[in-house]
Amino acid sequence: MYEDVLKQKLSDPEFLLKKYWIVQHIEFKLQMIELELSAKHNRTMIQKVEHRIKNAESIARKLVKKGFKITFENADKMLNDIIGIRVVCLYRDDIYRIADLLKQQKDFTLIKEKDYITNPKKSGYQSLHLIFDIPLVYKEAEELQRVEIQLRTVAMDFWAGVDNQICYKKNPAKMKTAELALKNYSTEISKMDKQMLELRRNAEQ
Ligand code: 0O2
Repeated sequence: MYEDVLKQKLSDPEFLLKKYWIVQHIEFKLQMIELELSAKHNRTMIQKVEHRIKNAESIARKLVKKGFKITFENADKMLNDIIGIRVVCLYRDDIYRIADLLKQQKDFTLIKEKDYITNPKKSGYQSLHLIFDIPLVYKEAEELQRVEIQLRTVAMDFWAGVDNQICYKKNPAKMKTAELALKNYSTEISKMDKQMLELRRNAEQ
C-alpha cells in the first residue's frame, strides 16, 4: 500500500526529469575534470562513469532498514543516494584528485564524506563516498538535490560487483564462507592497488 504510493510518486515525470538533470550536470562536470586532469598528468583519469536512480523497492528496503516509514517524503529527506553516480579510475591517488576537484565546484555543497578506502567497511568494501547538495534552478525556483558520488579503482569496482552478487544484502547465515573469502580478497585488492600505483610512479620517474 505505502509502496504503491511511493512507486507512483517516484515515477512522476517531473521528479525523474529533475534527477536526470542533476545526473547530466554532474557528468558534464566530470568531463571537465577529466579534461583538466588528463592534460595535467598526460594520461586518462576516469575509466568509467555510471549512474542510477534508486528504484522504489530499494528505497523502501533502505527506509525500513533505517527505521523510517515508507513514504515519499522520508525517501526524499532521509536518503542520500536516490541519485547515485559511480566514478571508476585506475589508481588510488586519482580518486582523491577527482574528489578534490568535485569539492571545489562552487555549486556543490559537501554534506558528508565517507572514506571507505582508508577505513574499509567490515565486509571489506572500499570506495570514497561524497555526498553533495546541488542546486537545480528552474525559472525563479531553486531546489537542492542530494547526490551520492562513489569513487573507486577498477579493482575496488570488481570486488564490489562480486560482493553485490554474492553477499551484500543476502541472507547472512548462508554467507559466512563467501564473506570470509571476500574479506581476504579485499585485502589482496588493496595490496594490488598499492603495487599498481607504485608501478605507475616508477614509470613516471
Ligand atoms: P545500492 O543498491 O548500491 O544502492 P548514509 O545514509 O549515506 O550515511 P548508507 O547509504 O546507509 O549511509 O550506507 P553506506 O554504507 O555508506 O552505503 C552506501 C552505498 O555504498 C550502498 O548503497 C552500496 O551501493 C555501497 N555499499 C556499502 N557497503 C557495501 C558493501 O559491503 N558491499 C557492496 N557491494 N556495496 C556496499 P545501498 O543503498 O545499500 O545499495
